[in-house]
Amino acid sequence: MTEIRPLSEHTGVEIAGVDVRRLEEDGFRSIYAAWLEYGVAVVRNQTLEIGDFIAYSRRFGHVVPHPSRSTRHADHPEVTVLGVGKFDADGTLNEEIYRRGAASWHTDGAYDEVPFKATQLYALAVPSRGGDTHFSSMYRAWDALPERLKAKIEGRRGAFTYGGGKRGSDALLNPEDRGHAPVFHPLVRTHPETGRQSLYFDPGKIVRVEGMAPAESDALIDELEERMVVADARYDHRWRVGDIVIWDNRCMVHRAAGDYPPEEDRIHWRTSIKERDTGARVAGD
Ligand SMILES: O=C(O)CCC(=O)C(=O)O
Ligand SMILES: [Fe+2]
Repeated sequence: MTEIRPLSEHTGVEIAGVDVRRLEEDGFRSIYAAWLEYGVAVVRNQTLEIGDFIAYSRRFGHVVPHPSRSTRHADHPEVTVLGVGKFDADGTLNEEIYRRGAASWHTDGAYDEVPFKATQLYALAVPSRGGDTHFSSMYRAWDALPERLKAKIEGRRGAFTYGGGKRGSDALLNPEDRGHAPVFHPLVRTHPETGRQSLYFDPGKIVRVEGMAPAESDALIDELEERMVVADARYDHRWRVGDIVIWDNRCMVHRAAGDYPPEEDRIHWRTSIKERDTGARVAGD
């Protein structure tokens, strides 16, 4: 029997009693609906081969390779492997791998014209302590902003690049993949499926707010960073081997805690998922 249980008031839902390898359309629809409502869906106790994980990820949209080529799975480039290759040849800890996703709260793919709709992780190895993933709802962040700030950002766009924000880094990209021009996204966005408004912001990728003088833009970025995480909007995921967790990058932010014993393994497969139809629309189409 499928059981669906919210993990906090606004963020996170847990699904138990399913095997995603054998999930009928109805069962998937109820997981998808719960995921849309709570932004993060946790499915426990799965035993997957890599092909199963890719097939399940495809039910959410279009699975695409991540721009960090060096961390792609050798045989399945659409899968990124997290937590492998943590030590360099001389035995020093590679912080970029160990602390991947931990530098700041973020939304995946904001450097892209069409950011990732979702990111999905499957836990293969989990440390004895630490290594959680933190989530927070940007619907709640938007709702909680003071009217003064709402008025300031409504209708404005941010310029985003990979690693371009002051908390960002592009060290996981190959040199030839660095230095792309910024892309622009509205700072307040309406979710294409729920119709709800949310803040869209990422302090590791935002370079500036369009149409503002540098000092004003910097001050606004600082203020949004302070306000993007609202206490009642959070869910911290404590991993178990066999967990699948998917989050909605259109309305959630996340970060890795980056605090587990480095000598222990913490390994995930990760897929990056786009909306199925990313084609440009013709007016009236
Ligand atoms: O490892 C984690 O907990 C999250 C890493 C991350 O930010 C990502 O995979 O997008
Ligand atoms: Fe991330």
